[in-house]
Amino acid sequence: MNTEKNLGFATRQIHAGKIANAAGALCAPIYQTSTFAFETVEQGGARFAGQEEGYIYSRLGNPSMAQVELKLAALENGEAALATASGMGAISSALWSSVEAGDEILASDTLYGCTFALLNHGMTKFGVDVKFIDMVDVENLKKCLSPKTKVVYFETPCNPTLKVLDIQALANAAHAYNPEIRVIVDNTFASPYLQRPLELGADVVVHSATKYINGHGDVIAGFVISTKEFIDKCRMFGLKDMTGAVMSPFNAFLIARGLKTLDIRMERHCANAHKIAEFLHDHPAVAKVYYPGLEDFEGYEVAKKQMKDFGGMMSIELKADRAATAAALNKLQLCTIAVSLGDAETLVEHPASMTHSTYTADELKMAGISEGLVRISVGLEDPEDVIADFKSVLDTLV
Ligand code: 3LM
Repeated sequence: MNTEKNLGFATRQIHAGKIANAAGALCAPIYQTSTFAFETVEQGGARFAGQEEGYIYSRLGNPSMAQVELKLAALENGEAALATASGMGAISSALWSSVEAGDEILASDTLYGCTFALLNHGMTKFGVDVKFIDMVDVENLKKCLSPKTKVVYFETPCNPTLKVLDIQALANAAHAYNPEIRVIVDNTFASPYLQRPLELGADVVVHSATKYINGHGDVIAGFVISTKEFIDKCRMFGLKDMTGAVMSPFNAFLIARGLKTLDIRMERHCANAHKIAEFLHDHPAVAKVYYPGLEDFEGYEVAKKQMKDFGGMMSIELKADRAATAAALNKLQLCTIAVSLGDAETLVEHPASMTHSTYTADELKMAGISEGLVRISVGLEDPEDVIADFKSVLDTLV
C-alpha cells in the first residue's frame, strides 16, 4: 500500500504492509520457511550481491516479517523498520550498528534493567564509553556532548519511574552539536499511538514489541524504525552478523493480529490508568504515585506536549516498609505479580528485585528507583475491579 501517509492511524495499523497471496487470504499466511528457492544459480548470486530484489534466507528477510516491518514503519512515520526476536534484539542490533571501540554513548540514567546492563556491563567491555546522565534538564546533555559522542539513547516515559524526557529538546541539542549524532528513543512505554519520536526529531525508534505492540502477552519481539539507510545497515550487519536476533514468522503473524487493535487498546489502557492513578493518589497508604497524567507529577507538562495521552504504566511508593509492602501485594486477587507490561491483564512487579535487579544499590539510587517502588502495568479489565483489588490490600496498611 503506497498511500499510507494519507490514511489515519487505525487504518494503517490494519491495512499497512498488506502482502498479496495466491489464495487471497484476508490474514497473511505464515511463511514458515528458513530459506527461499532461487530459479537459477545466477539469480541466487544476484540476490546476494544486492542486484536483484527477493528473499534469500529468513535471517535476512521473510514476507511474514516484512508485513509487520511495513506496519511499524507506517505507524512510527519512518522510512523503514526491522523486526527482531526481542526488544533487546532491536536495541543491541541498533547500537552495534552505530558505534565502535572509542566511541561514546550518552544514555539516560533511568533505563530498563537489561538495556542498562547491555550498556553498562556489555558495550563497555568492547571499548565503547557510556555515560549515564539525567536528561530531564537538557543542559545536562549539552554539557556532556563531545566529539566522541555517536549516540544519545533514552526511553520516555522511563522504565520504571515514568520520568518524562523532552524528545524534541534533546534531539535538537544533540543535532545542534553534531548532526551526525544518532538519537535513539525507546518508545515501548508509549507505543506509536501515543508518541512518535521520529516526528519530534529523533533518528531511530526501538521497541520491545513484547509489550503494547503485540499486546496479548504471548510474544517476545522487537522493532527498529528509522531511515531506509540505517535499517539496511541494522539488517545486514546488526541483525545478520552481530546479534542474529531474528523474529519468527509465527510471532510476526501474532503481532499483525495484535496491531489491529493497538489504538483502542491504548485508549482503554490510558483511561483505566487515569482512574487507578487517581484512586492511588488519594489512598492514605500511598506515599507517591508516578504517573505522567497526574497534574502534580514532574513530567506532566512535557508528557502533555509530546504524548496523545499518558499511557498505561505507573509506579507507586507505599508508606509501609518493603516487607509489609510485599506482604500486602501478595494478597492481590485479580492483579498478577509478574514482570512485562502492556498486556490485557494488570501486572504488578517490584523493579529493585526484578526488572531492575541489574542495577547495584547505588545505581538504583542514582536512577531514582527506590527500594519500595512498585510498578503497575494497567490492563484492560474493568477499572473498578482493579481498584477494588488494590483497595482491599492497601486498606490493611492504614
Ligand atoms: C519489563 N521490559 O518488565 P524484550 N525496552 C523497554 C522494556 O521495558 C523492555 C525491553 C526494552 C520488561 C521485561 S524483565 C525480565 C521483563 C522499555 C522489557 C526489552 O527483549 O522484548 O523483553 O524487551 O520492564
